[in-house]
Amino acid sequence: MILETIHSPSDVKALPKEQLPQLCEELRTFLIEHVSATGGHLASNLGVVELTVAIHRVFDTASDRLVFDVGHQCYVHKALTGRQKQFSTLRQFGGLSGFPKPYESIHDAFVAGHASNSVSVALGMARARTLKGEDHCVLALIGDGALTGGMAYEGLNDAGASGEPLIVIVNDNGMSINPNVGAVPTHLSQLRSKPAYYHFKKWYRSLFGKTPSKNALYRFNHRVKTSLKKALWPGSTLFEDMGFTYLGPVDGHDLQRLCDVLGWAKELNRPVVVHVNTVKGKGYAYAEENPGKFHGVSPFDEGTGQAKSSGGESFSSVFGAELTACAAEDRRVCAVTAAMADGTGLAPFAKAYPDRFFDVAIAEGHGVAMTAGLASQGMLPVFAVYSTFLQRGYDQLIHDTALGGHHIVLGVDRAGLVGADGETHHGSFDALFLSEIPGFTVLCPSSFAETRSMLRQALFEMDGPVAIRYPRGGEGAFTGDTSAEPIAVLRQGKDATLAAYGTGVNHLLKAAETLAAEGIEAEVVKLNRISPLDTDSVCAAFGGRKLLLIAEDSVADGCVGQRIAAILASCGQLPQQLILKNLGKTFAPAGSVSELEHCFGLDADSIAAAVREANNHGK
Ligand SMILES: Cc1ncc(C[n+]2csc(CCOP(=O)(O)OP(=O)(O)O)c2C)c(N)n1
Repeated sequence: MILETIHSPSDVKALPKEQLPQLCEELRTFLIEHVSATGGHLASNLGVVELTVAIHRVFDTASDRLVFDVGHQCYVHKALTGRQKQFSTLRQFGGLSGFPKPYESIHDAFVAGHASNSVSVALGMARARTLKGEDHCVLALIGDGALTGGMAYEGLNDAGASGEPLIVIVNDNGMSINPNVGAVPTHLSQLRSKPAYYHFKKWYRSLFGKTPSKNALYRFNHRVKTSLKKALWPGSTLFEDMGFTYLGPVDGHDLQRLCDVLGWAKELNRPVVVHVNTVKGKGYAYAEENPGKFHGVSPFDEGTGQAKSSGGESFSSVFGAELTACAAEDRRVCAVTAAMADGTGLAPFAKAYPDRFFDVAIAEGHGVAMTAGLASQGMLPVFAVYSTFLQRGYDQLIHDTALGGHHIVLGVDRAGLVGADGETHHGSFDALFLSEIPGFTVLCPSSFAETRSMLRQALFEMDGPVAIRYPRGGEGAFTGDTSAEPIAVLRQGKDATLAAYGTGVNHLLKAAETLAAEGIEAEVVKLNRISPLDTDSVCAAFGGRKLLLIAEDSVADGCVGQRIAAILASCGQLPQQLILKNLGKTFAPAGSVSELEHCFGLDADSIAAAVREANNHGK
């Protein structure tokens, strides 16, 4: 096994060329073996095996800076940078992260998880290198999907004009999670159909030789070459128009070509785009056939490609199905996604009503503004978006939506803790940042039934912007529907009041059972609407209690518990004892949701223990 002998990138560099194909084959087997056991991002990693090996042949990531866009395609890089042994802990609590993490290795230059920022980050690093008089390369590795996000163009615009030596590798596989959409993929596919410019460059070099960079002769030579190229390749690429030298398209599975082109890009010493064509899922038939399904997977059977446990109904699928039903009843209903049609449960809507379904690509800011535009013209648009990615659209929520009072509905999916994707993906902020926007209504269903009712209320009975936030996965023990009231009492009790929203109420109900067996009668209150919170209802529900505990999987400062406490304080009705359980002032790590809930004291046992202790203390 060659892979077992690779402990660091210098081992990759030292391998004889003839052994590289075998290394790539072993890497693919390694990926399939591990990801089928732990779950994770498979297809994207299978696609970048040769590209990652080539990067490590040409560059030194201990000193050169390699910035991953999104970062889900970093597994091969991790396997080549001394982390093979940790792959059995991939994405688990305390284990190897599924995304680049500088605290894990000096080879991970920057945190990643959200799309389209890599060029900006890389340019900042390149500028710092110049200012500090250092000498190393900076690379951004960005997919064609991430290249649909607006920030990528802000970065390219700035980087192309800057002249800073910087290499942007565009990994073009024609896929986002689902097939890529919009004008940029069309442009890339047109480039794919042209003969490769680097062949011309190779020919030119063979005629004129390799001239040292930075001197006058080189610059003259470079101008001649550019003019020749323009004459031979009429039309230009988007990247050249933005000031980059464009090299490509290169077959991303031809290791030698990749090494050659990356080597040339390094020599050019200016902003360069290397356009690489890869096949998402390469080398594993099931993933090649269905790269969308194998983008992010739960544990699966390697032999059949089938998931080990069936997904079942989820908040996302229920939301998508109900929205499709609403669209049948009202022709104004539209659905919007930012490249997450499957994840947000909108695929059935897209199939049933393609003319009212809009995939705006990985562009959440644009998605919010476009949704507000639809609403301003009397449509009933619903933007289903993961909580963590909605962070990208914050200004548009305020400026383009709430200020005009536009009636948009947000399906805020993956609200709260999400599990294995970790820090970059938890929805720990939306309950706060949506609640603080004037005019926003924020609803929190705890069951599938409430998800359906709240969607209908939001669409057909409410005005202004409305967010419905629901977690990843399915419902718990509570399956009722209390959506008619903003605050619902699920259980009576005189000794303590426990409050939560969303599926957090399941832990409260269980804790109340445990406490009841010990003679402590706990009331359980469910917040169906966390914004606006009106003073009268809050005081009626929570005023002057003996012991009030409010639990939520959101960060602390400005959380619902703090807002309720502030209202109670202003009315002089604070409880005798107040316990706020939340995520504190930290970024929750990766782990199963139940492990994390336990860690933050949000599970039933921890809540029962907190009440028990406070109750004893209060006696
Ligand atoms: C801002 C943001 N929105 C959505 C996502 C979810 N997401 C993760 S990967 C991905 C597709 C990326 O496609 P591409 O960049 O082409 O990489 P590939 O997986 O095809 O290699 C999406 C939409 C994200 N990570 N960040």
